[in-house]
Order: sequence, then C-alpha cells, then structure tokens
Amino acid sequence: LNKYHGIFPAFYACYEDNGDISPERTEAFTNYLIEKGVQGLYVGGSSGECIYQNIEERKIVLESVMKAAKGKITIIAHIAAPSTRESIELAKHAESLGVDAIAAIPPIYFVLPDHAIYQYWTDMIEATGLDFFIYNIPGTTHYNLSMDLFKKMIRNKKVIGIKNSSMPAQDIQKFKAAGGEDFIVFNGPDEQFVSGRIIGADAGIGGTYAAMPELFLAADKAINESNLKLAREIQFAINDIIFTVLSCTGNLYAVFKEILKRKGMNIGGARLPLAPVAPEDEPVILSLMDKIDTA
Ligand code: HMN
Repeated sequence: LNKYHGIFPAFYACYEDNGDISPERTEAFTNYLIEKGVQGLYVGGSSGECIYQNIEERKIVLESVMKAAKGKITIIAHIAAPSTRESIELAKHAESLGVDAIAAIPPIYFVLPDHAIYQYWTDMIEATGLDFFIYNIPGTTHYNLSMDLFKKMIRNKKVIGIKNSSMPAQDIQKFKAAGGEDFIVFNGPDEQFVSGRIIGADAGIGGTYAAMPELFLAADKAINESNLKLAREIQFAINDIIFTVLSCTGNLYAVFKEILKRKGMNIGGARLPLAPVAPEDEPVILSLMDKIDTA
C-alpha cells in the first residue's frame, strides 16, 4: 500500500501560553489527529510557522511529533531553512528520528535563479538517504517552479513527489504527467482539494485539515468512491468555513487554533507577526464552531 495517500494535515505549531514551543501539547495534538484517522502529517511547514522558529525549536517540534507518531502514520518533515547549511542540519536531524521523507520550499527572500535552487535542494537531498518532496508554493515564495527545473530535479531518484500549492489545478496534471504514474503529487490549496484530486493529485496536504479533518477525510472518501456530487458538497462546506476564517482580523492559524481550543484541544496561539484573534472576530468564531461541528 502506498503510504502517501489520503489526508495529511499540515501540522500546527503548538505553544505554551507564554509562547514557548510546547512538547506536551505537540504530542497531544499529534495523538488527537491520529485518532481522527489521518494518514500522515506534514510537519514544520508554513502552517507549522517554521518561518518564525529557530532551528532548535524546529527540532523539538519534530521530536515531539515522532514520539507520538512513529510507526503509526506517515511523517513528512519540511526542513527548508533560509540557508543551505541549516537545512542540511534539519534534514540530518529528521533522518535520525526516522521520518518517512523530507520536503523543502525553494530559497526564500532572495528569488534565486533555477541553478541556485537546484543546488539548494540537491545539497539537502544528498545529505540524507531519505525520499524528498519538492514544495512549490508561489503564493508565499514568489517563485513558480519551472517545468525545466522540475524535470531536472526528478532525474534524482530520491525525488519521489511534489506538494503543489500553486492555484492553477492544471499544474497538478502537468507535474503528474511529467513525473509518471508512481510520482506522488499532493494537492496544496485546500479550497481546491476536490478539483486537485480529480485532475490527478494522489493525496492532499493542507493548512486547514488539522482544524476540520473529518470534512477532508469525508471528501477524500467520496472521491475514492466516485461520489462526485457528495465530494463537491463537502468542498463547498469547507470553502464556506475557509472564506469565513479569512475574513477575520486574526490570522487563519490563530483563528483555527482558537476554535481547537474551544473544542478542548489547546495548542496556544500563533506567533507574532501573525495577528492574534481580535474582539471583532468573536461572533465569527461562534458561527464557525457551529459550522465545523454540523458540516
Ligand atoms: C504548509 O506548508 O504548512 C501548508 O500545507 C501550506 C498550504 O498549502 C496552505 N497554504 C498557505 O498557507 C499559503 C493551504 O493549505 C492554505 O492554508 C489553505 O488553502 C487555505 O487558504
């Protein structure tokens, strides 16, 4: 059975009330998601707020996740850091913990030429024996993976898939066609999970799955059973929730974490500069609690 199928929540950073990384809450949240029935976790990505954590903190997060998840579900560790040097350190650390695969965005801040991105990814790939997923997320990195670089990357046998968060669903079709049948494509934009799966994504990694895993698991099941009418209905319910959260003053993750807290899963807030939940978000959060429970 392919271990890269189904629903992979992009794991949320779990903090103490004072904002420190919380190993206990990280472990508890991992167990919570395993009990929901997810097939894997994507740890240390955007939703994991990796951008706002130092290397030591990122190691603690992965260690705590692995303590709860090792051998139970598939773990992909996002290990990209601003420098190649730190990315390699994180890659080796992830390998020592026994993760299934690593993944990385292209370099951030400076938008570098393809040859430099190729070198950045290749250096971290060569640092371990692990499988690797390319992470294409132009909305945040301002770099849109070229087909040329994609084709160059997949000549390396360790490159077994891509998490694609570009908005055109047709990009998924292109990567799947060029990568071949066994090449794994993860859908990135949660608002297009159903479209992404239908056009060729094998599975999904998403930043809102952790807040509503039931809905994504149900959508995935409906697609597998070719019940497209139901899949679309679930996607509409999901999008209604996402669009509502995006209308809040508080950041997307801050709002979803607040909802999780009120459902009994306290993993703290989001780190600044991500905006915390604001007083004017209160009625929206109350309406979302109902929507998430009854959807
Ligand atoms: C990750 O890297 O942690 C996430 O999987 C990123 C993911 O693609 C999310 N994109 C961003 O946060 C920019 C989406 O899941 C996104 O949260 C969702 O589509 C809602 O807009």
